[in-house]
Amino acid sequence: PKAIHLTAYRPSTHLIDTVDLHVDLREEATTVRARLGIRQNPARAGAEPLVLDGQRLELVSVTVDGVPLGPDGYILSPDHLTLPDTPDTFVLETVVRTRPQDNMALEGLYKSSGNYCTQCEAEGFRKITYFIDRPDVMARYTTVIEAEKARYPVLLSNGNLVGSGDAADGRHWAKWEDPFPKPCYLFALVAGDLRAVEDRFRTRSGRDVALRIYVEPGNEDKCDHAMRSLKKSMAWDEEVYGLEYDLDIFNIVAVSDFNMGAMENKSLNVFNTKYILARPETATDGDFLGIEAVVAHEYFHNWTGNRVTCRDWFQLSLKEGLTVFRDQQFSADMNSAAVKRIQDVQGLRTVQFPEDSGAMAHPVRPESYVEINNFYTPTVYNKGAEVIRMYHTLLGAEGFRRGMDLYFQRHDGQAVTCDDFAAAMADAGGVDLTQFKLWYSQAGTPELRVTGEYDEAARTYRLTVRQTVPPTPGQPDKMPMHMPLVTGLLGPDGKDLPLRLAGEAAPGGTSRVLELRAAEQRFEFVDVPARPVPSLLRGFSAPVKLTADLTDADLTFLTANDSDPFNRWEAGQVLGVRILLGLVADIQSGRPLALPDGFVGAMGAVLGDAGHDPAFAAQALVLPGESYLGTQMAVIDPIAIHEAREFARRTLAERLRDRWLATHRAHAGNEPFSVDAAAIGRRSLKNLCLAYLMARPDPEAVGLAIGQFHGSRAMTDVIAALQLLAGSDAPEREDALAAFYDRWKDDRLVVDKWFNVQATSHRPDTLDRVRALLDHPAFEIRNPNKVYSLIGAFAGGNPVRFHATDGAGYAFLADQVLRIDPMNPQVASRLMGQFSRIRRYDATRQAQMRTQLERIVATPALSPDVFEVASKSLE
Ligand code: BAL
Ligand code: ZN
Repeated sequence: PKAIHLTAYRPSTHLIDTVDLHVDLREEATTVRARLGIRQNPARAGAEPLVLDGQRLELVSVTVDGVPLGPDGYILSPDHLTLPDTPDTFVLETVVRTRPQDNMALEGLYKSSGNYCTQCEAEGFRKITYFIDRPDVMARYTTVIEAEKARYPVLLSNGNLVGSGDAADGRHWAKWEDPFPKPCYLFALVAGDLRAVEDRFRTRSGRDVALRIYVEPGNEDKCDHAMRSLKKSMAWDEEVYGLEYDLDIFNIVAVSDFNMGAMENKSLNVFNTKYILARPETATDGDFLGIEAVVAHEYFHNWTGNRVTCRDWFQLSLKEGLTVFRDQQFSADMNSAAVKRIQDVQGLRTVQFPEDSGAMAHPVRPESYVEINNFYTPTVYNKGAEVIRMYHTLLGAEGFRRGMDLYFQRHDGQAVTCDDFAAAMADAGGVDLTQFKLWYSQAGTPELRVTGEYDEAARTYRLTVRQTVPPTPGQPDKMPMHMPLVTGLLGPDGKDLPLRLAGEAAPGGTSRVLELRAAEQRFEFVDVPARPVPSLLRGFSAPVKLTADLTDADLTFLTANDSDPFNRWEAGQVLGVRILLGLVADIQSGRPLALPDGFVGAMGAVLGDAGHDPAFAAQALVLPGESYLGTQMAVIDPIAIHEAREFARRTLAERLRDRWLATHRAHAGNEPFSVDAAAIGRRSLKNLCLAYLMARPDPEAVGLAIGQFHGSRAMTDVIAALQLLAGSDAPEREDALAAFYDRWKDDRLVVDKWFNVQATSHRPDTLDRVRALLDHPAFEIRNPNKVYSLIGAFAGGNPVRFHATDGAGYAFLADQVLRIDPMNPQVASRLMGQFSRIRRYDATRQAQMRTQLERIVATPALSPDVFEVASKSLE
């Protein structure tokens, strides 16, 4: 397979203005007739052949302006239909046949639980009909769907329903018209036996929008939260960005088999059931928050993605980074902003930082790809969102809003680039963002080293900041980046000091946006009455690794006093990382382990104060995760990291046992269920206490876990208890697992949790168990959610077992990748993520991974998806 390069972009030879589709769904095959209004693109000089993309299509006929073409009128290859000679403007009609029922890749038109649905982003439309499948070709669509009425009573596509009726032989049809020109990746079609949950939303200019969520029969009672989230998103986008919905219908369809979380097709979002269906008994707090965020994300795409779309797929972050930032802001407004920021940063550090230091490291705007599906990554999405957040910090909320307004004013209805977005921000803010744009082109997580010097006599405090950006594949040398370092100074009383930089006439504010641009920079604060403790990178104002010359005492001081909640949490994490890496070093050199009393005391203080803000305490009491600890080491030692963290957890469990017990008890009452931030915070704290108690699973702790498992009606509590029991040696664990399965075996999403709990257990027999579960009747290798819950959870969420010294975890993963690849390359490739971190491990593990990667690349008929990740990992 060949790589495609950003620098090779050229406008399309032809444009398509109109698309009239007739989709005839039948059990033996589906027939698609496409009538395309095509013209040469004035942006390209001279007549050129028309090359249409098309894959796995059986071509039935081709006509140009009504005249049939014989086989010598076109050239057919497995990926293209080429017409060497066409008029300047013409109507092309093709008829093709496909078999959606055989489509296991879940890309294009396929069947899920007997219903037809589509997924066209990034390049799925070419599996439905011949087309110029690129996002800068935007057309108006009319779609007629015809199918058997009894089996497929619901027929949906984009836009407005403009006609429907019965046809012969018990069939019926529906005609949909989308007035907005769109790229083909936003096309969608659904036909099935579905039930609609309905509601309405009135936009602020008075448009009445019918909202419908379509689900399989029996799931109608699990849509309330998704519907509420949709209405909240619509109101929030009006309020914060002045953006209104633009059609009279907004439909969501939830399907069980879906490669991604959801898809923002114009007015017909298709969702993974995981991000729609929820009742307190079936869904955790995390699920509820995930639904709110993803429903909002897909809705927000209507403006950032659909009305203004990407010129080419290298610009993916134009819509994804921006839309993730918008959904993060929304969730922060709906819930606890501090907890949301902490969790977003944890997510970034757990998955994006490792990606940024591995074989697949790429800039937010990649420069080349073999398979675009491999670039729907945490870098494009989450680091991309951090880049948008930095514009927001540099320009301020009002400047950012002006930039957004200008972006829509300039580009509504267009397919544009990240440079266009940056230009709108620069022009609206009156700032030069030339250097800032390095965030789009340089990969790797920048590292900041900060030192502070207080001059008592001069009453000045000087910060020196040095930044480096590490080399990444294909990018050995980097330039310094432009970024905001939001900084405060705490006085000895723990209060923020008013800040005045040298040269300023008067102090201004207690938190300042220091702009970094050079490899080394100094900032001098004047009028500083006593040696301050700096609070650096407040709110995690840039996606970097920060090292500051703070003592343990400084960090403890910040955990108690910082007015920035993120940094109050972060100071505890920095301390935690320091201590845990010290323990790792002790384990590696065989020294005895001890947890410093000061750390135990600091954790005890947070726990003692937990009642004031349970949500925050629940975050502050979690030790840095194993994956994040790995990113802080030159060579990752997954076993030592796990042992160190478990030692710390056991020690804290023992030393603070009474407090964990008391806090658990204080929150264990069965309060009425609600998903507001405070209630979620209380449940998190309670379950964290239980987790610490179960780090030393004495009979009392096990009794509490079993009591909660059987006694609670909220899935958050039930699954937390089951997870702890399943990971323990308690004799009750098998009974609990069996009881859970028995209770929930008919609910596929809940069964996913049951697989996940077993795959992430730290017990030594976990790999055997995971292997056995592959043969469990509830496991479905073709269902992405099942694969991610069992195989993905083991490889990505259980480092100590996946990286076992015998290499068995690696062989298992390679087996599964090779088994899944012929069916669903996207899912197979996603499982490969852990292998792409190969360079970060010791020589033995590298050799073991290499063996598996070589086996993978030597496999005939490998997908480009898996080939790209495997071959880059071997470089
Ligand atoms: N565009 C793919 C799914 C999403 O990011 O919303
Ligand atoms: Zn998105």
